[in-house]
Amino acid sequence: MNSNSQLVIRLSIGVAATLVAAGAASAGTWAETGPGFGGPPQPDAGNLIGDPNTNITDGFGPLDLITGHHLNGADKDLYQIRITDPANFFAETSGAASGHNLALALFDASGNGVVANYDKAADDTNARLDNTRVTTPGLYYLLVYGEIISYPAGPGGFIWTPPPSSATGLVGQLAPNAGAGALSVYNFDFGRGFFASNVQIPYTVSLGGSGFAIPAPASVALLGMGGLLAGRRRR
Ligand SMILES: [Ca+2]
Ligand SMILES: [Ca+2]
Ligand SMILES: [Ca+2]
Repeated sequence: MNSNSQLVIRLSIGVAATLVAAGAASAGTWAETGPGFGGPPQPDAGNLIGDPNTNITDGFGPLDLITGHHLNGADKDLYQIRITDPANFFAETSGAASGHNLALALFDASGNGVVANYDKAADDTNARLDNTRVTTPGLYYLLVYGEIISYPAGPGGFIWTPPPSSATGLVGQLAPNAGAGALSVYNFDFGRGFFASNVQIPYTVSLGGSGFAIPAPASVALLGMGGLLAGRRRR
């Protein structure tokens, strides 16, 4: 092997590694990133717009799946996504662990509430957003949180009214409270139980009509794939 081809392989592997580091390893999937937190430590996304740990998703093609963890069921994880096709938009959690109760909320690029859902059906602790209240493509923030301790709020109070204690089956696509303002804080509402400390509870969110907040140019993705293939062929 001459030095030129070694250089090409090194560059190709470098590009591929960069894409992996950028979260583009699995097409269409974003895994929660952030500093290790809890025990066992898991990467943790921030919970407010502008938080350096809030996950600004980037990658190539559609965004189909987000995977993450909630520490003690009361965590709040904020992801910036791009809704590309409102007619086909949905976001749905799955795998809510026993005792956990997932909620989803969508905010516009300025943090104003668009829609929230606590329970996708009666007696179902997973949550689902559909496109009832989503009509415009663009950048949004998707909040995945536990219906346990705290709820998103703005200067004017809760953006969506917390569900009554012990309720499941608060279904529907909920409009934000008028006058709440943009997401700026989480208010407390001790309406639900707790998990033991340092329990990391996994969740997944399936998405439709969505892409990464920062779309990778197709040329970069192809270069990365070409690099992987070149590296494999020449080994
Ligand atoms: Ca988390
Ligand atoms: Ca978090
Ligand atoms: Ca729920």
